[in-house]
Amino acid sequence: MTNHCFIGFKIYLHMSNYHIKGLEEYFNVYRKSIDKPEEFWGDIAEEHFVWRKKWDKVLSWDFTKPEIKWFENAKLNITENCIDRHLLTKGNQTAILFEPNDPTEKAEHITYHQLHERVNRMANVLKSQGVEKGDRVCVYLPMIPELAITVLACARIGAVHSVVFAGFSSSALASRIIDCDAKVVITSDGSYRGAKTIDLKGIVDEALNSCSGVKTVLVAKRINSDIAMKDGRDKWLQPLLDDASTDCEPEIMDAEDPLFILYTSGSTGKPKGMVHTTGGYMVYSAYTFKNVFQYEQGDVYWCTADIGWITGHSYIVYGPLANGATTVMFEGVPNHPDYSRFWEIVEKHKVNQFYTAPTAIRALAKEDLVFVDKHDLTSLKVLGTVGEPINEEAWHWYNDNIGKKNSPIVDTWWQTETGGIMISPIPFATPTIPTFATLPLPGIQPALMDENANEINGNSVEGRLCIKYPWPSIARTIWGDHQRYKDTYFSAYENMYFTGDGARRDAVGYYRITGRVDDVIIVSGHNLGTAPIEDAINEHPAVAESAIVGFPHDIKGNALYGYVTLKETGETRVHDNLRKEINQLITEHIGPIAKLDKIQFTVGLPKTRSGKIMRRILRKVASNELDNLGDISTLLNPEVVEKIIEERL
Ligand code: 6R9
Repeated sequence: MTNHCFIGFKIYLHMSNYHIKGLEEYFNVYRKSIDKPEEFWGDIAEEHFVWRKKWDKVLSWDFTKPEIKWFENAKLNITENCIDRHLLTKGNQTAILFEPNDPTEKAEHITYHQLHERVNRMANVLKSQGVEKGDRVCVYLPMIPELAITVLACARIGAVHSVVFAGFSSSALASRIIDCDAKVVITSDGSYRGAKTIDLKGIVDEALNSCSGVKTVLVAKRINSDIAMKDGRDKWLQPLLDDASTDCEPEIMDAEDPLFILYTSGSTGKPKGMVHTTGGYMVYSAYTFKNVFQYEQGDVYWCTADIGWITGHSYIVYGPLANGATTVMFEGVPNHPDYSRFWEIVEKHKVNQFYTAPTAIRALAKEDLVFVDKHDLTSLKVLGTVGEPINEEAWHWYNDNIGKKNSPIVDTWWQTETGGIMISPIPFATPTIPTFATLPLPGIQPALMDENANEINGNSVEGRLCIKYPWPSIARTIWGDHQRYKDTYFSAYENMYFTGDGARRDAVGYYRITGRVDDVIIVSGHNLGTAPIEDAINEHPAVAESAIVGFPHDIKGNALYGYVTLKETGETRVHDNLRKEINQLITEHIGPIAKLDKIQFTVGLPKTRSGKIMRRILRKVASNELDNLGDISTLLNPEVVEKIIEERL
């Protein structure tokens, strides 16, 4: 091992283990990653990244505490890896290619040089507002360049970014700001979404009524709307950026310093602020980006996710930029101005790798094929999906019509908590099978567990999916609640990280994810916990109790079905009005993505003797699987089941 990566910026010297080509190489690399994980990740970290100081130890871990440290005592700044080191060789290459909502507005090519300047300016603006290393900055922005730039600017100065998806409501935003105690919020005057505009600043204003800790709101201009600015608190971003210097020394961070917090729904209670740290997250997001998308120098890569989700963090911003890639950022939606928008963009920018969600594929597959066929998609080399299981029909539509049976589809399974892709084919190496995420990536050791918490060995088996060894980008804790981190992920099975998903391992060892085994429902690729939705419904003065379950939906994958019992208040309003009011409450508390498709009013909810709602039964009724309800004899109130079936929607 040479010391080249600790002095100045190097060009990749040697590609062993980093870029896997072919199935045999995958098996060899995988074997090494399992036999000698520290050597494996240590070599990759040393050869392909810039560190200010080398680690003392690659890994120390204890899943019982749980405590996980990668690259202990190493020093670095992730933005040096994502930006500075590319300046010499790729300064004029496009780093971020911004495609606006309106197709007649010009796309913006931001080179690595320009990105460097803009990130530094933003970093200096944050500093001028008193943001220091370790402070939390809440980012509530639409998919405009300022979003990626702000994320990187935080990382530049060691501030911890907490991006909140700009489709969340004011109360969801407020609870996230309060939970991480952010002092600064960055937002815009509004956002474009297809033909609509959204008043983001109004949502922030409302949220801040309950967050006294926020002293500064920086506002980017996007839609030129006439908004109220609160004296002393709100500041327009542009004049501050204009005055800021384009130089900003990167803050030197410890490998285990937090890089960001990202909230994800839990099955109970408030959202969990997953904390990702710097060194391991960088190494793993970059390594998996390179391999899962087989990114080659000069390719144009496009992930359609929003940076408000983990997919956008790891595979729009950090993974691609750490590899010196060109990454597309799309502001709009797939059906504006019409259903050909995605394919028009692929043709226009000659996109080589395209990564989207099954729900988008299903929505587009419903439309006429002319929307696809009028565009030249021959630039595509690799297609990806993420967020939920992809059904066979959607897989074939994607493969036949978008990939023309010529681009491998990577069905990538992973989570906010895992930081990077865990199980996925490697294109041109792993033979794909529809609906199978296939094989674990190097360093990932999956295990399937049975009901008695024993590991199920061998193939052609099904169980609960755990991971038995740490990988570099595993979340280190839940912000402010380490006990919850332990209880949620490390308590169900000894010495294992529990994913909350079920999976099958087929005869050749391929994994197929079967879905959540807890009370999280995935709607259009968004994780929704049942508890916060039920809490919102229960705020309605007429509602006594509620239970939410998922049921299959053609486009969304799952939709939400709510069972609601009303208080005996002599409520006389018609049910349709109540339904509207309930969905309005959900929109206010969580956001429109959590609205219920069906609301059934019922006399009672089936309960166990200990008072637990039997969701299993409600799920079956909602999915119309009435012949196999299972044992209901242990219920406290079996008679309500019949009533619920009779009155189902
Ligand atoms: C990256 C992301 C995580 C949950 C996960 C699982 C589901 C994601 C999947 C998939 C089947 C895939 N999921 N990818 N299920 N096949 N390829 O989506 O993170 O938002 O935290 O969701 O999504 O249930 O546990 P996150």
